Amino acid sequence: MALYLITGIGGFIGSSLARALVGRGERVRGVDNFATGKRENLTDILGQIDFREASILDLDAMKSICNGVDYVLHQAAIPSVPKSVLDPIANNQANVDGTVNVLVAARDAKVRRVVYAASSSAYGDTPTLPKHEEMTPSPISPYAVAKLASEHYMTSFYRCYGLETVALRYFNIFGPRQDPSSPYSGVLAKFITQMLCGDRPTIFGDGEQSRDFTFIDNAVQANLLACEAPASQAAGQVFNIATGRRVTLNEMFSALEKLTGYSGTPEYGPERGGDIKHSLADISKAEKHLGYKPKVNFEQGLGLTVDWYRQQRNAPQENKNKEPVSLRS
Ligand code: UD2
Repeated sequence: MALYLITGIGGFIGSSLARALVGRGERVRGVDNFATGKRENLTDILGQIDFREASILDLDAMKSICNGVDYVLHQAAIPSVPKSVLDPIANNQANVDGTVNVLVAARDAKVRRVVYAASSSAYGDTPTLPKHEEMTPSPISPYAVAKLASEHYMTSFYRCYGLETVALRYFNIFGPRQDPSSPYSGVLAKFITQMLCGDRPTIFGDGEQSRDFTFIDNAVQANLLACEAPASQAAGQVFNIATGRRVTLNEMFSALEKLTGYSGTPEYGPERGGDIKHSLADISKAEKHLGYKPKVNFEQGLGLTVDWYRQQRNAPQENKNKEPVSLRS
């Protein structure tokens, strides 16, 4: 049976991947240093995974962790545009140096394939919509530059060493377990928790910026397909992972008013540095080469996510972080 290594397994996406793989009866190893991930995200599966606490910046540790691994799902990162604007050096270390370490360790351990969490931010603010993979990237923030550099490292390791790599350009993934607590958290996790508490959310800019918000189950599906796809279709390639539909922040706020029962107005603040205006994906390449099809649309995903955060608020401490039945049925 294949062994999967998930870097950043304590994070929102990493822990969701782990849960899905464990649910399929797969063997899972995970690494995290809890710089941005959380132990609580692993509570219910800790007994079923081989967890190693280490940093991806520790090459010796990564070499030993990659031993015997078939697939690496590389999710570990400092995932924030504004954080990267404030601290480009830490951004580069985690998001570029960390990736090179993972690739070297994977190459030396003769891993079958590395699947990488790339980012839609690589496209930048070019006016063409939808964004397709043939477009020339135009990253704005240090985060976007780092994610794009790591994508190129993926392709380079395929070309230079024959290590099979697949880069998945995630478009604003959201869902249960996304950390809402930092000023750098994803907008949906922040707004849902704020609005459930009756706190007023702040929209940066006029709220007419748009995103191809993508529910976590779609990203999980894409990773599994990226492992299974024939090398002729996937190796050395980059794929958009999204829904192919965009929603403005103002529309998203209206949808959340209904779901959370929040009755106030949003506050409007200055635009955020490094931000891009519109993001929408062409997902035909992933459909064609990976067999990817988004399973959960924006409204369904938003409903499931609000339900989960509401359950977290209401649940006694010991029941927190349990899987909502509706999500995996
Ligand atoms: C970028 C990438 C995304 C992922 C992510 C990792 C794009 C289009 N997307 O997401 O794929 O890699 O980085 O972090 O580059 N906002 C508010 N109020 C808040 C918080 C955010 O108005 O309290 C706005 C923010 O200014 C932006 C939008 O919401 O216009 C989305 O922000 P985000 O931080 O959730 O994600 P984003 O688009 O930077």
